[in-house]
Amino acid sequence: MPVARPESSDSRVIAHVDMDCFYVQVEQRKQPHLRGQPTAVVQYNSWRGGGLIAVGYEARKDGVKRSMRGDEAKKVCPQIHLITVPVARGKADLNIYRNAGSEVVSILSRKGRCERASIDEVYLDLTDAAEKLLKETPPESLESIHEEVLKSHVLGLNSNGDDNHKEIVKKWLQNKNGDPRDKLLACGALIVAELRLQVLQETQFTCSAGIAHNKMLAKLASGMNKPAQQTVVPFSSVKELLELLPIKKMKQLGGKLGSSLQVDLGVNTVGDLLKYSEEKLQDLYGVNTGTWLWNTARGMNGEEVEERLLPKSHASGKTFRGPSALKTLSSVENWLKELCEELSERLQTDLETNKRIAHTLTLHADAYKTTDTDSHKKFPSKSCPLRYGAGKLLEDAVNLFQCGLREYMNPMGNQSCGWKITNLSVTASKIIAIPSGTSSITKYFHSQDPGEKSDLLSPLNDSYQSELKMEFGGEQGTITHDESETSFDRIDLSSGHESCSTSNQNELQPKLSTKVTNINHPNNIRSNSHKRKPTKEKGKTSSILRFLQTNSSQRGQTSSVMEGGSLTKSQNRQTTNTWDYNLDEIDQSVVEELPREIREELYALLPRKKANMVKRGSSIAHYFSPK
Ligand code: DCP
Repeated sequence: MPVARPESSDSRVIAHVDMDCFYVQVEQRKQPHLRGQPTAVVQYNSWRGGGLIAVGYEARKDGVKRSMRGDEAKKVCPQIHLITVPVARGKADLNIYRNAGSEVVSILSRKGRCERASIDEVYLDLTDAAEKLLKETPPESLESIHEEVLKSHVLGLNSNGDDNHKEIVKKWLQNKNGDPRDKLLACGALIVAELRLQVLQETQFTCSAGIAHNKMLAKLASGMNKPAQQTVVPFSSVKELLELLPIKKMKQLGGKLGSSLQVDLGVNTVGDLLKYSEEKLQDLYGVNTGTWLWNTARGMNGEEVEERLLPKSHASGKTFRGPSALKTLSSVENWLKELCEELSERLQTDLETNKRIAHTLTLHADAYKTTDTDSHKKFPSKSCPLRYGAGKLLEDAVNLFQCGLREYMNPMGNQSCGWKITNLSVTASKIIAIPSGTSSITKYFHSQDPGEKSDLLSPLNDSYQSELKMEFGGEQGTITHDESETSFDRIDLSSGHESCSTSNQNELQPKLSTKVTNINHPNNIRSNSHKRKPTKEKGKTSSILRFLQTNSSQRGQTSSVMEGGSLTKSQNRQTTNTWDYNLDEIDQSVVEELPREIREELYALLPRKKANMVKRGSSIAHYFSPK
């Protein structure tokens, strides 16, 4: 459901930049002889020439559409070049497109806050840059203005197709007496045109853009004039724009909410919503959505451009249409292996290149039952804390799948009917940067909740269930820790993913219940620590936990002891640091489960001991789990 955010200011300058027929452009750069030729990119599939996923503008002129299969496109446009998406591990390999998207982002982020919204689109907050330009070199002071700016479409100017289009736009850009907000948008248009030219020069890609006072309007505008053009939405043109905009075209209104507005209220355009008071909309759709609708009808949207140059999540998925649908657990496992290997590679690259770590693994599937009475039932998405390494990802993904399957097949009911999987994906989300620097070990294990240290050492354990709030890059999730033999922590994510809940555990196979507790995830470490008896357990687990809870100043004390060759030290409880664990005994494989940066730091602390590590357990969880 949409969330209403107050409009922070109506004089922000926000741009939405969207690449034109992106995959086609990437392929055309690779094979320049395809430039100017009708071209489309198909996802390989032997059925009717594969599905088109990107269509170049030359082919669009001939009537080729994304909804077509390759064979159909050839009929409509016999000279079309169909390029197949690269394949790796039996599925589409999108790395070439992702990397091309990153090239563009690095250019677009030069002028202001930049949010990578998808593989080929970004939002920019250019308010500061526009204000600076307006102050230092306002458009009216410019003797000449670049063609690319003059080609802009300014909504409300009614100059499209006019021979004097550029003259009219120039006048608008240089209007000394114009609305101050328009002057800022004019500066935004100059900046965006310059950025688009830089993208073209440096990557050979064209893009289109919308420039407005908020994200919603900028996004609407970027698609209005494609390819290689930009559209400006002055404040005064918003009402007219929304009056005629079909309700389903508005972001977040393409689905059920938009249908309800059409069917239940007879609302056909966004402007039609103006008839309803905020109270009425709140009555009908709840306070948040009601306010959001009321704002949307007026073109108001307070959503901020988030600083994010890297993707918010990594997903690896595959569709299995028709006879290729998966029917057995072993075929699902085989595919999950491929998907997890790909995901693991991407996570590793992200970790090494960007020092980011993902926290949540989610499994999504589409399924249907072979003899079905409730075919509408969706396969539930399941999540758990994410463990690094392809093998562990696979283990957890398989467990999540089994957990989802049990629920999907209705554990209370008839198990005899079969199932088929038509889509399978694994997603790594809640990605946050690992703090760097000498205290990174401590920060790594504490990054979610700086105020938690004292809790960990206090007898919180009395509580059988504790709820901890975590913040990940602005999003919130709640983890419920249960004292029972829990296999999965239940995570209620704002993304709406369902997750494996502890209540399912009795239904799960024993395999599941042992595996998922062994998760080397900070949250699990924390969760486990809650279950410790505070005074009696003096084993390895408690002390390594304390090591990881030690803050940087306290680490200063411990390191002197480490330099002396022994890592055994006791301190009184008031200082919350106790070194009663001999790191010599850490199993090498345990250390290897840590992210590389943390691992290297540990090695640096123990240069002479590394070779002597004694095998004690199979998993880092051995040290971090309560028993
Ligand atoms: N894409 C895909 N599957 C889809 C839709 C899109 O794989 N069902 C890929 C191919 C596109 C890229 O994502 O090139 C970006 O999608 P867009 O919707 O932005 O479309 P294009 O960039 O291809 O064209 P346009 O110029 O209309 O934005």
